[in-house]
Amino acid sequence: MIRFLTAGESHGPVLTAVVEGFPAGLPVTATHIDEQLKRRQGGYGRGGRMKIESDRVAILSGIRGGYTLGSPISLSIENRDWANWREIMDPGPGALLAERVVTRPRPGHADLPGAIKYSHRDMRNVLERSSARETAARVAAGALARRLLEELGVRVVGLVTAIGQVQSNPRELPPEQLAGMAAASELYCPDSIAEKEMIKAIDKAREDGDSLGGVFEIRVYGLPPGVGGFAQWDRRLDGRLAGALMGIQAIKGVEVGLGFEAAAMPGSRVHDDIFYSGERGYYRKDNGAGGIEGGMTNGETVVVKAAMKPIPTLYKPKQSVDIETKEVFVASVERSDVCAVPAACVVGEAAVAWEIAGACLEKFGGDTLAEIKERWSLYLAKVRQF
Ligand code: EPS
Repeated sequence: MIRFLTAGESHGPVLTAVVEGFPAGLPVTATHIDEQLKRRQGGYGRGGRMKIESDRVAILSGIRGGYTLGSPISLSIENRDWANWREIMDPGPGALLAERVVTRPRPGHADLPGAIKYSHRDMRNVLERSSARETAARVAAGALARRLLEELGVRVVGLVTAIGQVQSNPRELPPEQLAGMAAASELYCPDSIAEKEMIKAIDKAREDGDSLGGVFEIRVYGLPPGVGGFAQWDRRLDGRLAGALMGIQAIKGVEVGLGFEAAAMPGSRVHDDIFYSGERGYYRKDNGAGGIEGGMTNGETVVVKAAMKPIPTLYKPKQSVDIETKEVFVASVERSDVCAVPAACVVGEAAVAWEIAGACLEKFGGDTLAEIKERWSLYLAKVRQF
């Protein structure tokens, strides 16, 4: 079993992740993690904060000489903006708590329910942690999972497929090609025609003081059948993936394979026929199931989609009520992203990589990467002969 926790405020000194349960012997360096952190910071539509931050990981434990030790791995990412918030965020009694107090909750944000829950009169005490800045730590933990999957030949690719009303249908291409095309796009969208329209839509939202959501798709290539489980609700891989994706700030819906579309189609069109050839073993020509049947991988590419709502910090705000004066207000904000769907896509990749790595370790687990690889190869040979 692998697990991780993150800690840290958006304008505090650092974000931290503590990762536990990883096998020993996994080759990983700060560069692997930094690559993913950089991708998360990218994407057309980000705001002023990303000009301040330049996320880099410091590995504080659990990795030595470029290999995991089997002991807990602690990762830390500096918040450069902290320099501007030092006195306000200070943990000591001298903190300037009367400055930058937030009493005006943003509709759609954690501000108001979080303040009521913890009895905070200053909603900064909520927004500092509910902020999507936290996802940097999740991406760092996910980078370790991605590294483990790479060692097994499993590839996780994320694509942005919709921004606001603009949709694209990603083509069926080999994963390397698809990942390359997504990487070359400012929106991580491998469809250059749709990308242009998406950029226009983001520019328009920015001019209007508005924000935009969208959809991203995560594909996982190279998994054998039988990862996950059908025998208990919490072993079902689709449930685990949906939970992990819904756990990302602003994600409002998840689909596996055909997803909601399947509800409107007859069964004869939804379910994928099963074929067999000596060379490929069992396979499907369609993938309506999104690579998951009965809570387990079926050997096809795992395909999950997530819908992100538009960011609730708007230059053109909704109506809200000041919690001190109880007066209605319509105020504007100082700084915000217009669209963070590409960033959320990278976080989604991390979340999916994490769950898949966890399920793989449950099936093929061992204390060292060598043991896991041995079990993985034996199982793959068995699957081919089944
Ligand atoms: C966020 C608000 C913005 C974003 C932030 C998430 O930060 P700030 O309030 O400092 O301008 O930039 O995202 C990040 C800092 C990040 O690294 O992704 C929010 O309210 O969720």
